[in-house]
Formats: sequence, C-alpha cells, structure tokens
Amino acid sequence: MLVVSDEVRDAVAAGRPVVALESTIIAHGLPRPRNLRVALELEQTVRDEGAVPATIAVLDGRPHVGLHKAQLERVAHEDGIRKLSQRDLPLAVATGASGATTVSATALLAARAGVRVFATGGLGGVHREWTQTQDESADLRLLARTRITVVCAGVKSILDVPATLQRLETLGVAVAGYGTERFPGFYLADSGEPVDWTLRTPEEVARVMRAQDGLEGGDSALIVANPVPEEEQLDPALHARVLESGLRACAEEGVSGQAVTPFLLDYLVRHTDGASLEANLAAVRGNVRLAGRIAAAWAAV
Ligand code: PSU
Ligand code: MN
Repeated sequence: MLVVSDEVRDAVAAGRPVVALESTIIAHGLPRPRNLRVALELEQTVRDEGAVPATIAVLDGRPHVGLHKAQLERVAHEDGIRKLSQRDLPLAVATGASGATTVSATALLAARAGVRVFATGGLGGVHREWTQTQDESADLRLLARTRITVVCAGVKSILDVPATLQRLETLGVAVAGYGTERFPGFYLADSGEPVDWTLRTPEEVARVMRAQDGLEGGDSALIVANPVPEEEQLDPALHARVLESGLRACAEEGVSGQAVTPFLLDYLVRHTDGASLEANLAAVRGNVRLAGRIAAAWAAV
C-alpha cells in the first residue's frame, strides 16, 4: 500500500542515509506560496548533507514516502489537502483522500519504509487547558511505540511544555538535548525546562540509536531536541505577549481539535509581523541539517 520512491527505496536497501520530512508543516504550518520554496529548500538541505530526503504525504489515497516535485507542489498548493494524523490514515486510504501527514502519521509511514531519522519543527503535545479539553497530540503515543529518531526544536511553545515532558516520561520516550542542557522552546532556544541528557555529536546520537536496538526495550522513539540559534529566536517578551492573546482568541472563536495548532501558528505569524515564521523556519532548517548528519552517522554505524 506504501508507495516508496525509487530513490528512497534504493537508499534504504543500500543502507545509505535517508531523512524523513513531514508535510503538515508545509500544507498547514506555513503560508503559501513560501511553503513550496521551503519544502524544496529543506529537501536540498538534506541532500547537501549527503542524505536522501523522503517527504511523506498521502495523495489520492496512496501514502507516499519520497515525493517528486509535482507531488510536493500538490501538497503545498492544492486546496482541500487534509491534515492526517496516524488515526486518519486508513480513512484517507479507503476514501482516496489527499492529505499532509503530521508527526504521528509521518513517523509511522517512515518506519514502515525503513527510514530511521526524521526531522520536523516542533512536536505536538499536551495542550494548555488539557484538563478540560483532553487535547493531547497523537504524536506522543505514536512515538512511544515507533523506533524512530526525531530531530525537533522541542515541542510547540503553544503547548503545556512541562506536562508534555511529563507525558513523554510516562510513555517511555527517550529525550535528549542536542548541545544544550535546556529543553528548547520551538520559537525560543530555551523553554524554561531542563533536560536530563545532553548529546553533542551526530555520532553520539547514532550510538544511542544502536543501544536502543541492542537493548530491545520496546519500540519507542528517540527525541533529539535541537534549539533554534539564540540570535534567530523570537523575542521572548513578544512571544509571551502574542501567545497569550492568541490563546484567548482561540478560546473566544471556539477553535478546537485539529484546527487548534494551525490557528495558533498562523495567529503568531500575523501578530509578530512574520517574526515567528522566521524563527520557525530557522528551527526547522537547523533540525533538517542535523538530521542529515545523524542519518549519515547512523549509516556509518
Ligand atoms: N511543526 C511545525 N509546524 C507544524 C507542525 C509541527 O513547525 O505545523 C505540525 C506537526 O505535523 C505536528 C502537528 O505533528 O503540527 C501537531 O498537530 P496536533 O497538535 O493537532 O496534533
Ligand atoms: Mn490536538
């Protein structure tokens, strides 16, 4: 059922480095038309690190691992591209729908295709007000049962970060800061929370991956939390101010479910004059570059 591109299939078979990329950030996380340019740029960044990019999405009911340019264009520009998390996959396949995949759906499909390293912006997690809404991203549970290494700038700062870290601990998902003792805050270099482990080189990350396999301790993921460079982060005071009004607008307008994350990301872009977009992109770029290096180190193991 999975359509794996020839390039990705050959690289996986030969044990060459491959990096999975998600498509929700392209379709629903970034404004058009810049989203297509970013999608192409991210694929090129993976190539510059000597790895093969595998962008993942569902087109006309077929899950694709590795997209051609025309397919990437559809994800970026086609109206009605849905947002698909893991639970939506069978529904999209059976009904012939097209959609961008979130972290949960991307990680699942990447693992099925034999791709071990995955880059994104920020993970989903436990939302603020979660005691009332029960809104917790499917990303967390999927990562608890999928052997994949996710390079991200932490979890989105629109979330309840301490509660999300707690859930990751409960679920048994390994978390390490990359070159930092602080858990990154997506738009911000530091979420205010510490991490228990710090890794400093791609080779060290690859050794952790090998230890995961050697221990056979359940198929959980490894989260490599890579901060946005401080000089490219969003101004923390601006972030705090706009996020607060964004959360209020979200509640007032009754936004719920899958729409919450895209609503808040878009609100931040509009109310920071695009500064949040630049910080988001800087984080994603850094993550994709690091994922390419980790994939190369992993291929060398
Ligand atoms: N990172 C970004 N932008 C995004 C996302 C992540 O920089 O748009 C997406 C991811 O696909 C993630 C999803 O899985 O947001 C989480 O959505 P939800 O909270 O509805 O599970
Ligand atoms: Mn949600």
